[in-house]
Amino acid sequence: LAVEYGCEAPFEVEYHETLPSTNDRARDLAADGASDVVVLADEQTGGRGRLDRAWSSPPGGVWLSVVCRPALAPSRVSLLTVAASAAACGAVREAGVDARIKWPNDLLVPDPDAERGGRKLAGLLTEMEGEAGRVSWVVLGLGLNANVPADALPADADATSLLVERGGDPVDRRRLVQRFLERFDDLRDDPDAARDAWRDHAATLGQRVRVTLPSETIVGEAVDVTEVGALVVDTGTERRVVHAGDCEHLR
Ligand code: BT5
Repeated sequence: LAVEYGCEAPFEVEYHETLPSTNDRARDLAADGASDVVVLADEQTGGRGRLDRAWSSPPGGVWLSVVCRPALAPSRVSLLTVAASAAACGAVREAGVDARIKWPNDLLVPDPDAERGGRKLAGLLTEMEGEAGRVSWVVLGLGLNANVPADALPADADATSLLVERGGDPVDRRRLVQRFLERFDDLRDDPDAARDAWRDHAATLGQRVRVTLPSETIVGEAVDVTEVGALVVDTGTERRVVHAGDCEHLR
């Protein structure tokens, strides 16, 4: 394995040129007891989004998964998603691209011409295993279209990449990953700081949203995110706290 990415945060990095899915490799490592390991690939052949959606992962992107063993109750694991999305957004902004977080798991670059008001730059996929009210491991997958040229982005997804947003100037992926991991390491043990960073970068707060849950649809204004990363939606008659679901920004 070539280790292409050095890293000052306390993570060991395992690099692959190509893998079916870094989350799958990370899950195997987690099941074998690994912790604070990062699996990185230049290309994925079977990248996954949420709900078994496909995640397009051509060469040039940052496709990575972090294995953690946090001392958290399962109901608080979404704290890590909050920390990771804030960390990813911060690292992207350092690279000069004005990204925002769309609850729960996307980074968007605002674009009034795009159907959803922005183009998707990155997504997060959090998976976990736990027993008897305790988390045994969490795998946080980050897919970030870094140096992906426009013609390699999925055509049907209103997507963008750092390469496109930077007018063709490639980003230093090694530095991007390093800064993401350093920020994530700072935020993962500090829920207040993670929530503040999340709020600073949020596209969703103040928006009219439609959140689709398996059993119902909630429409209202997104007014806050709770300490564990749940979205608070004011429907006009009540405040609903939503822990997971698909969120659309309405105009
Ligand atoms: C996500 O799912 O946004 C989570 C994506 C997580 C990917 C990472 S890569 C490293 C790790 N290993 C994996 O196998 N996965 C993780 P979701 O919210 O379900 O969004 C999926 C939808 O985004 C798809 O249905 C497409 O419409 C769109 N999409 C697919 N590939 C994309 C891309 N590269 N850029 C932007 N949008 C994309």
